[in-house]
Amino acid sequence: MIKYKVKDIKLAELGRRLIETEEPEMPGLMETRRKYGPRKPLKGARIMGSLHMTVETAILIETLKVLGADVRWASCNIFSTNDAAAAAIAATGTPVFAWKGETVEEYWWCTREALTWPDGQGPDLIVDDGGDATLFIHKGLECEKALKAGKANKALKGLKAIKALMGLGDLSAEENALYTEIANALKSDPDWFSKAAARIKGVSEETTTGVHRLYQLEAKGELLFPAVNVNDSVTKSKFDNIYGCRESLIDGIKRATDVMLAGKNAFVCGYGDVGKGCAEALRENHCRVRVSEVDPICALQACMAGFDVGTVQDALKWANLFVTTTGNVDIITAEDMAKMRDQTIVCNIGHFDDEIQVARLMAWPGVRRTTIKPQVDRFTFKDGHSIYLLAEGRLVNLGCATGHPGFVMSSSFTNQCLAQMLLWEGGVKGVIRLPKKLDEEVARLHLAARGAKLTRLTKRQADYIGVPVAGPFKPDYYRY
Ligand code: NAD
Ligand code: 9W4
Repeated sequence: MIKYKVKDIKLAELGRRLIETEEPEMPGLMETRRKYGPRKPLKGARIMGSLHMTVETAILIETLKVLGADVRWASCNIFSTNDAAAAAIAATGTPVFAWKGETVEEYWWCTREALTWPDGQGPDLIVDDGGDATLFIHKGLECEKALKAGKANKALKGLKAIKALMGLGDLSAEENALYTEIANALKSDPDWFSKAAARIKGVSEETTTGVHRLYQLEAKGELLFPAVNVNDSVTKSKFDNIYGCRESLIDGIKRATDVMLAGKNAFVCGYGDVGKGCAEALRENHCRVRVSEVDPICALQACMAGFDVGTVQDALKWANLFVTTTGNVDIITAEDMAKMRDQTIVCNIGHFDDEIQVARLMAWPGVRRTTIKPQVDRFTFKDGHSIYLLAEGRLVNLGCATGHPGFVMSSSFTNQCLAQMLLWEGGVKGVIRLPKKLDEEVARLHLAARGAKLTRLTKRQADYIGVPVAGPFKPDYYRY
């Protein structure tokens, strides 16, 4: 059994310097260490993580260790690993299975390695991002049961038996890699998944997609262990959507283009949380900003914030920059791009890759593509005008920059730590959000770093507004 697999363990010293530099930017995690560390609330807990192996995640891992946990890690994306951060963690003796540019086969191998402790057994707790570790356990148990029920047919073994008994037709490369690792786990122990599922006390899930999968499993009565939806904590979603994008949109655009934003006309498609952050950031960079919306409430909010509200169509001859933030499809069509002003920059920070019609742009009659550098393409149309497309229409803050700042990730990951402690304490049933008191605790742990001093309610004031002196301070339906 190998202890870790990273790109190059010699990158550990660089990784350590990056981690040390980032620690003060993640005050929530550092405060969590100081406040809860001495009690070792996660003592004895085996935690498996499936979450982008970045510098920020390294600080999450080391926080979980300070809380007493025994940790193993894999990335939840084949491209997102910071190899130096991965090496630094592996060098401390914490098993990491992640490198930038994994194949899908390697990805599922890494996931299984991170799920398998030296005694062959699985974790007590999972930190998941996108739900792949949770999927592995759930699909694996289905396969284990199918194999047991179909025992009679001894001729078929491993992946072939699983495919036959589960009625799986043509599998994608991704599915094939998943089921191959499930077959490998069952080869090591025919009861591996039932034992693993029985041991797991819960999962905390980071993203919308993963949370959606959890609620679906719960609705079908198939959820094997309790789950905490970290995504919908106020201190996760507001940071990830508004404050994170407010910083990382401009970062992505500037790294890609070095363009002067002041005085330019910027158009933001969608004025939800991400759109609000983007529109504000562009205005603060002295752009003239116009937004589009389908929802009258968000459109009116934009008006009240002093933004013009209009349509993409009407802005084609006005804007120098388009940013999509809607989470929807076909927001900027190839026809739109064919009509834009010369030198317009087009990028997306919302839905992974469907907001801008990239495939249709590439196939547009007479269009010529020039790659300026990775993630920056110029498309020149027959009439001679050009547009610049960033990150091939995928998330510009990840494709052209390094995502959110550490402070934003600190807010998300402090939720993860509190969720893990809650699950390890026991008593969670089904899928829950983190109780508001803990959401408030995440915020509280970040205040000192920004020099904020809270006012304390008097008993009379607390009674008057009907809340406990120590919180929670708002009802669950309150919108921040
Ligand atoms: P949201 O629902 O708050 O906002 C989206 C807005 O787009 C809504 O107000 C909706 O009315 C509007 N909209 C939908 N269709 C539209 C259309 N055709 N034209 C104009 N407006 C339209 O969602 P959000 O939290 O702002 O997230 C948006 C997207 O950003 C999601 O896909 C989310 O996953 C993604 N996201 C990206 C990052 C990142 O780092 N890149 C971070 C957080 C979220
Ligand atoms: N990163 C990522 C990086 C490169 C990359 C196909 C080739 C998300 C959240 C956090 O997804 C992340 N390259 C890709 S996809 C891709 C994705 N491709 C696509 O063609 C190039 C990612 C969370 N986060 C921050 O935001 C900051 N620190 C964090 O941990 C990280 C990475």
